[in-house]
Amino acid sequence: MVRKVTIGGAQMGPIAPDESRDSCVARMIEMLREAASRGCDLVVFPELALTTFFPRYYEEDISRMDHWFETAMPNTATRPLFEAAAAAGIGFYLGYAELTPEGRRFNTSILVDGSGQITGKYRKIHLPGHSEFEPWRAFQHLEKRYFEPGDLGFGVWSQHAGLVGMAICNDRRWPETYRVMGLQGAELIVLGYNTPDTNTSEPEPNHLRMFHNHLVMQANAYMNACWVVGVAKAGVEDGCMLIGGSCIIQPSGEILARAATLEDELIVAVADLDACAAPRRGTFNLGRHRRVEHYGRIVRQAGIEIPADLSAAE
Ligand code: ING
Repeated sequence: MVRKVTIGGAQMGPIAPDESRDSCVARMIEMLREAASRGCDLVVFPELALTTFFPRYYEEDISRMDHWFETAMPNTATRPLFEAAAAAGIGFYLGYAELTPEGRRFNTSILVDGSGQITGKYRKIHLPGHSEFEPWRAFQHLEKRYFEPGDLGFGVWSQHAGLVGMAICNDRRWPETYRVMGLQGAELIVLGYNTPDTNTSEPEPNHLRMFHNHLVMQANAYMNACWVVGVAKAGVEDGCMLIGGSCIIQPSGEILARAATLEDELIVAVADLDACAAPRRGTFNLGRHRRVEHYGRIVRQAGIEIPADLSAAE
């Protein structure tokens, strides 16, 4: 059986701080309609696709940020999106801020199938930025303040006749993200991102933002012989420029489709999931080539530990 999935990357332009969820959902439904007309089976929306990137704002009392979070999914604002997708028989990935009944806060994504059922949930594990107000920064990046690290691990789900994994934004910069899903057979990894175009930690040549964005997704698609789809929230949000560059990457590591604008823009490519098979028989036959007896540090250590005999020699 041929396993080809027509994938739509639904990049979104800026979401203003005062833009309603209804407006965001209407924009997403518009792209869903275009996706249906272009034969898409699956549409990938960005990270935190229902609101502006609110971790750029500092709030002493984080409960005053609750209005940026969803307490149910689907809910009144998002149900029209679920219904439009189900009517078109299109599955989708959606990123949003999750506030659980127990009061826990996560940067979350869901995978929804063509009948509008949620098949999978992921909570962002790698949270970048900082947790306290840092006045020297042009703008804040307070994901460590407003979200907990995800507690669901990196999972894969069966959808569109393949194995689909999810990640969110900063996760894409860490090889462990892809490898843990690759070791579960993930053939397609989908993720959304909000990436400011300036590094507020230290001066960095601006072109590196886009270079690193594609480098990490291309390299890890290749190293795990899987498709990777990265979809941006882009453009100037409340004075902060977010990079675009949404893309659909094949297991060879080559970019098959890429966004050209910083606006709402649908990119489309046909993903042959069986393209993962050849590299998995050869170069990236993980079981045949990996030597896990030498990889212990990767799970024992979070940070760098210089071997005692070397640090003594310093
Ligand atoms: N944003 C950025 C990202 O990882 C970042 C934060 C940018 C970290 C550049 C390091 C370098 O793309 C989110 N939301 O994770």
